[in-house]
Amino acid sequence: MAGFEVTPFEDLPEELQELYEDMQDDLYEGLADQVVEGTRRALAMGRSPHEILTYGLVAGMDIVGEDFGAGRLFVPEVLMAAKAMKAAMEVLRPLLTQTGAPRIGTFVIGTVKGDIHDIGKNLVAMMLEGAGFEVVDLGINTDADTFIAAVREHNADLLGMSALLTTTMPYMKVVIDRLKEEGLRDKVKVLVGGAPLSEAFAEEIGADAYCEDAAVAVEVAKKFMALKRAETTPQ
Ligand code: B1M
Repeated sequence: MAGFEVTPFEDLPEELQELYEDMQDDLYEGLADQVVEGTRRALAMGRSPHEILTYGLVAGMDIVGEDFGAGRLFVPEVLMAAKAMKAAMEVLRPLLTQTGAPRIGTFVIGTVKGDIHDIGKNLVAMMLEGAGFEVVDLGINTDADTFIAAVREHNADLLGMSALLTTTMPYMKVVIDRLKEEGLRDKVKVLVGGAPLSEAFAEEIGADAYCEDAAVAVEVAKKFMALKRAETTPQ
């Protein structure tokens, strides 16, 4: 995961490589108990949550995604894999969200209307919390009204939107246009992410930043808060 140092896979001890490969296989098979067990074992071996996510979970889900796209796996199997991944993420949650840092800003996040993919969005939310953000998670299938109301209610500094489908990513522009209509666009920085997005798409819809992964989202969010503090601190 960009921004977080993890040892290159080939430099890991063989025992650990095998453990991560077993976790990927178990995730593929949707074996939640085994994936959770693998996560606990890696933690007990002193491995970082970011390494476990990268090699045990996200790498496993990438294989699921490839085979889903190629028609070798179907929705029920992918759902099982997603459940297994979520169960393991719950084990990592306390480690990813714990922070000694004071709250540095409020971040409203959600998966856009029509889209129910939430694993990546949940990961982003956990890591933002760990970095000291107050996170308001609106969940999946979030419409523009809900985003707007949450930005107002929580006086958000940042708004994050996730989309995993080429059919739902255009909805991000609908939300950004509504922010403009409601006079909120200058008050909040808009960060977008999700597998089918790109830097060019983010620019085209008028977002402030495209975040390739959760680590980038944290880096960018911190950078925007530092700029905001610099602008509002009297000289
Ligand atoms: Co779906 N699905 N899915 N799916 N699914 C994809 C996205 C797909 C690429 C699979 C494929 O064909 N290879 C494909 C989309 C094709 C396209 O549009 N181009 C697809 C499809 C077609 C569908 C359905 C239409 C299938 C159907 O019903 N026939 C359907 C749509 C449902 C809907 O949303 N309306 C559907 C359903 C599902 C499940 C419900 C079975 C399940 C979701 C379960 C859940 O999320 N609770 C599912 C899954 C699991 C996937 C894949 C396999 C994995 C997604 C995932 O969790 N990845 C996915 C294949 C793939 O992406 N390669 C696929 C792991 C996660 C950690 O990564 O979400 O990319 P990701 O998040 C990253 C970054 O993208 C970024 O940071 C994250 C962490 O580093 N990021 C952000 C994400 N959001 C961010 C927000 C930010 C910042 C960064 O805000 C600031």
